[in-house]
Formats: sequence, C-alpha cells, structure tokens
Amino acid sequence: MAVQRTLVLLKPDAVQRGLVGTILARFEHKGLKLVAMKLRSFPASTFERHYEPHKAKPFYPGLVKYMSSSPVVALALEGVDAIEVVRGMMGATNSRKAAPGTIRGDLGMSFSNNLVHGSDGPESAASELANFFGDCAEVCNWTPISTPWIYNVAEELA
Ligand code: IDP
Ligand code: MG
Repeated sequence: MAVQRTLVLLKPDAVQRGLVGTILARFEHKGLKLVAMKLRSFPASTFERHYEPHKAKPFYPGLVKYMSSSPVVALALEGVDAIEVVRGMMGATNSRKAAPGTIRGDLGMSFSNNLVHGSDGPESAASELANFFGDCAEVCNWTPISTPWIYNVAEELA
C-alpha cells in the first residue's frame, strides 16, 4: 500500500458530451483526493509527449489529433494505490467491451473516444503529471477532513 498520485484526463468527448461533472463525481465519491485540475486546449505537442509510447502505432496520429481537437480536463488524483484504483474505475480501453460499472462501460460506445485516461504505472504517472502540471507548484497539498473516515489511518496511512 502506498499513497500515489496519478494523471487523469477527461478527454475531448467527455467535455463535449457534458460528462465532466459526472466523471469527476465518481472519483470524488470513491474517496480519491483532487490535488490539481485544469481545463485547457492543450497543443498537439503536449499529446505527442503524452502518447510517446504509442508513437509507432497506426492510431497515433489520429489519437494526437483527437486529443488536441477540443478542450481537455487534466486532473491529478491522490490516494492509496490510486493508479490501480483509477485504472479499474476506467474499464477496458474499448468502451463497448468495458464492464458495466466502469466509466467507459457505463458512459461510452467507442474504442478511440473512450472518455478518460489514467496513468498505467508509477513511472508514467510521474512523467505524465510533469507534462500536464509542470512542477509541483500547480499541485495542492491538502488534507480533506474526511480522510480519517475514508481510510483506517493507523492501518492504511501509517
Ligand atoms: P488505455 O487508455 O486504456 O491505457 P492505451 O492502449 O494506452 O489504452 O491506448 C491509448 C489510447 O489510444 C486509448 O485510450 C484510445 O483512445 C486509443 N487507442 C488505443 N488503441 C486504439 C486502437 O486500436 N484504435 C483506435 N484508438 C486506439
Ligand atoms: Mg494507456
């Protein structure tokens, strides 16, 4: 168990479909802590860096174009095992195959336009957070009053 930070993107389709509040509420209700948030039309170069591991894939040019076609909401979320928790909440990449109860499974029908991104490991989380939030100045260190009710502090946050 470790407290982690992860990068979440509410992709252009989530913003265009008016699902920002719905998706953000799922993360808040789960107990993940919001530590940074911005809505922006990021330049293509931001997504070229973000999707660098997929550079050789045939869908890469279309993916960069889609992500820079409309505003995106970038979030930094924090919690115990936050990376895995968020990935589970997102569901499978292909929204048509994503399990009911997941964000993609409940709200989407597309493989490429799949509403949400979440970092897939500690190293990608660190580089993705730096890409969207620069240095730590844009991330808020704070303690929600709900923390001792969300966690067993002695067991899970010691
Ligand atoms: P993930 O978002 O579930 O981690 P990745 O395999 O990392 O999935 O792919 C990054 C993004 O690229 C996906 O979320 C999706 O938007 C897009 N993508 C992945 N595979 C395909 C594909 O085969 N066709 C079209 N778009 C794809
Ligand atoms: Mg991925």
